[in-house]
Amino acid sequence: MIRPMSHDLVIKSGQVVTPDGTAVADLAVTGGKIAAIGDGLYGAQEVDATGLIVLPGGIDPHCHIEQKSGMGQWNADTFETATRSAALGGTTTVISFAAQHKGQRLKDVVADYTTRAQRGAAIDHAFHIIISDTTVPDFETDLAQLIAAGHRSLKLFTTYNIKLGDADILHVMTLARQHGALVCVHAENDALIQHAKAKLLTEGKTRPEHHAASHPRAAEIEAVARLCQFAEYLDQPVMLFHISTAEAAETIRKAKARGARIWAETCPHYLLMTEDVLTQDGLDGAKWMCSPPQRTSEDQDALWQALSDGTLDLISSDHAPYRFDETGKLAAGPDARFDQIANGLPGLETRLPLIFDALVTKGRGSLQDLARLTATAPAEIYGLPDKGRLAAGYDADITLWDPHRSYAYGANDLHDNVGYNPWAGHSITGWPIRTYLRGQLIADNGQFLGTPGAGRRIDRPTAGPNT
Ligand code: DUC
Ligand code: ZN
Ligand code: ZN
Repeated sequence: MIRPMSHDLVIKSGQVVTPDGTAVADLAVTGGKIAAIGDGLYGAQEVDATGLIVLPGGIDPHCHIEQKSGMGQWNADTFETATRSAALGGTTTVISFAAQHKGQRLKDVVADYTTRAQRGAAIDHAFHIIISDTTVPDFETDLAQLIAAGHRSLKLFTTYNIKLGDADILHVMTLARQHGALVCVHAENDALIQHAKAKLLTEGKTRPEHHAASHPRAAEIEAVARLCQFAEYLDQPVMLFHISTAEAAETIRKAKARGARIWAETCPHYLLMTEDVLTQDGLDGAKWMCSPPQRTSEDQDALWQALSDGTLDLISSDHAPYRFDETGKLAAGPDARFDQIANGLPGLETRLPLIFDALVTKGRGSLQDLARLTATAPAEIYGLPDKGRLAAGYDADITLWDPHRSYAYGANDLHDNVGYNPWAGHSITGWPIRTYLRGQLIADNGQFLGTPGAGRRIDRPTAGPNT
C-alpha cells in the first residue's frame, strides 16, 4: 500500500479562504511553506479546525514602529512590542518605516532600522523609506542601491516639517521610476493646514476637537488630486495613504478610470469612527487625534463603497502609538494645544478583528474580500514574494478565526506599549484564535508564543505588478 505523504502540520477541516473560493478543506504545511490544500491530508501534527475559518496571516503595510516622528518624538512601541501585538491580532507581516530626518544619509537610516527590527521583530517585515531631505551626500546613489537591495517603496509627505516641495516630489518620483520603486504619499495640502490652524489658534480654539478643523477636507482633496496628476504625468505608480474623504475617493476613482497607476488605502478609524471622538473631557480627545482626522458618516459610506468597487485597494492600520502621558500625547504638558500633540492611534492588533466584524459579520463583504483587502492586495501591491494568500508554495502564514466568538474591547487590553485602547467599548464578533508564522504557532488564544528577532526582513525583488 502507498502511504500518503506526511506533512509537518495539517490544519484539518477548516473553512479555507483562497483567492479562488472558500471551501472546507485540510491545509498542509511542510518546511514553513503551504504544501497542499485538499482532503485527507496527514501530518506529524494535526489541528482540528472544524467550525473555524482559515485565513492568510494579515499584512499591515502601514504602521509606525520604533520610529521618531517629524516632531522628533519616539513612538511608544519597539519592534518587539508592536509585533507581539500584531501577532495577537492575526497579523504576520508588517511594513513599517525607515524614517530619514534632515541631514541623515539614507543608507545609515535604513541600516539603523534594519538592525533594530532584526533584534526585536517577531514577525516578518519590510520598510518604506521616508525621504525628507534630498540634499544629503550621495542621496541618489544610496537610493538606487537601497531600492536594488529590495527596499521597493518610498514614502513622502506633503505636510509636517518633513514635507517635500513639489519639485522634490517630482524628482524622487522620477528616481523611483528609474529604479523600480513604489512611492507612497501622505497627501494633505500644507498651506491649507497652516492657514486653518492659525485661524483656530487666533480664535482660542486649541482643544483636541479643534484638530479636525485644522486639517480641512480641502487639504486632502487638493493634495490627492495633485498626486494623481503627478502619477499620470510621470507614469509612476503612487500609493495614496489613509484616504478619509468622499471627494478624495472620487478623485482616485476618476484617475484610475483614466488609467493612472494609482493605489489607495484607508484605515479602520476612517471607516468606523467620526470626528466626534475628539470631543472628550480634558485632553482625553488627544487619544483619537490622527491626521487626516476622522470625518463624517457620509464619508464612511463613501469609503466602504470605494473599497467595494476597487477605488480603494486595501485597509492598513496606520498604527502610530503614543502613550497618553508625558512620554507621548502629553509631552507638551497637561494644557497642550492640539498642534503640540503627537498624531496617531494604535491599530495593529485591532485592524483585523474590527474589519472581520465590519465586513464579514455585518454582511458588507465576503471572507475573500477580507483576505484580499488585508493580505493579498498588500502583498501584491508592495511586491512581497510568497506572502498574502493560502496557496501551495506560499509561506505558511495562517490565522484561524472563530466567526462566532464575540468580544468587547476594554480600556487597556491590547499587547502593544500604548496603555489605552481607542476602541474601548466597541464590540465585535469574529476573533483570531491562532496565528502561525511560516508554520510556527506564534499566538494561541490570547497567548503570545512568538520569538523577538525571529521575524525576517522581506527582500522585494520588484515593487509589485504595477511598477
Ligand atoms: N498621521 C500620520 O500621518 N502618521 C502617523 C499618524 C497620523 O495620525
Ligand atoms: Zn500619514
Ligand atoms: Zn502613517
